[in-house]
Amino acid sequence: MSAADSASTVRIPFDELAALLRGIFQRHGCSDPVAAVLAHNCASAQRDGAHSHGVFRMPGYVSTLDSGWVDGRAVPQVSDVAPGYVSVDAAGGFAQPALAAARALLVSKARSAGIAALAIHNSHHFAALWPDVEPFAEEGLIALSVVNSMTCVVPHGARRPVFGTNPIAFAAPCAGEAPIVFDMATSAMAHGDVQIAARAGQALPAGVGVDAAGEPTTDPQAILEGGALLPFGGHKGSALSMMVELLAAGLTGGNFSWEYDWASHPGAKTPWTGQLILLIDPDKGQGEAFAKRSRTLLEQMQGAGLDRLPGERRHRERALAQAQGVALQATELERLRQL
Ligand code: NDP
Ligand code: PYC
Repeated sequence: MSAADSASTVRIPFDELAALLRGIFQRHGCSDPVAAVLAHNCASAQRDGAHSHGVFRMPGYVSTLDSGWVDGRAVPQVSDVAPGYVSVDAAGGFAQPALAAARALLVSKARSAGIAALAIHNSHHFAALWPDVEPFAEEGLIALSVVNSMTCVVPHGARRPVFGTNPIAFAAPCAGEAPIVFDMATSAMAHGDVQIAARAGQALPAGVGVDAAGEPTTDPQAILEGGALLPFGGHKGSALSMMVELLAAGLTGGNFSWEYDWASHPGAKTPWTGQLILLIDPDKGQGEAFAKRSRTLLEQMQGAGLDRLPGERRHRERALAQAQGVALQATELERLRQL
């Protein structure tokens, strides 16, 4: 049993969890293709122990769908803009079905031109970002994605929030290993983790956020109720978050993180923004050599004493879930069945 296991933890097969989630999405207004994509994404996050974006998110998805803020039946409109550029209007639906609709065209462009961009706008992204990039690296491509969210992060040196928690995810093939993947919010903490800490009554580390008066606080509730998060790493994280706004919203035509008004949709939780995905085909550069070079870098880092690579914890959790089932709290499973 892992440390996560306790008397109140249950384990269920991945397919059973995905089917349960798919049914919930359908019941709350999603078309079957949308429900399937979102359920797979959310079940994968739970399987990999990415708890801030696993089943914890389901009540938020449901209240958002029920509020009419997002269109669960949206049909994404894909535009073939240029030899290395695809654009998708997600039509007010979720970003993941928009990626699914454009995926084949994007990959064929990356394979022929060596590089290709996918710009998604008019989209809602409420999930972990690594599921959007990891599969590309499993196919031998390098993938980078950014998505902006909703305003709750104060730019370094500013007095009020402008940015979202704006994650960056990267995936690269690695010879003889799973792809090298990282996925991180550019805020000091993901908003989901602040909510989880508030629910558990746990204080946060210093430097994560400020209260409604702009004073530093370690109280997650104070951040959620009128306060705000800070970027990680001061001016450096702030610059990366600014870049995410520029690429995910400025470039794609999506909303910046502050450009929303959900006042007439009580229960809405999902950011209505944009997303950029960049693919590079390493075969156009050094071919097989890239994956070997990845491996060389990885070995050098391990030789220097590194004992944990980004993505390693997820893969450990995944292996355990594949052997024993996906872990979730019995109370969470009960809540899902009620949804
Ligand atoms: P973490 O800080 O938990 O992890 C960031 C990355 O660092 C992960 O790849 C993680 O790998 C790796 N990592 C963590 N600890 C270590 C360590 N000690 N040594 C080496 N690598 C390490 O992620 P965040 O809290 O910043 O983000 C959580 C999730 O929230 C992400 O999936 C993100 O996409 C999502 N998010 C989504 C938003 C949206 O708008 N859709 C907005 C903001 C966040 P590992 O996974 O293996 O632990
Ligand atoms: O955890 O910061 C977050 C987040 C925002 C939108 C989806 N997840």
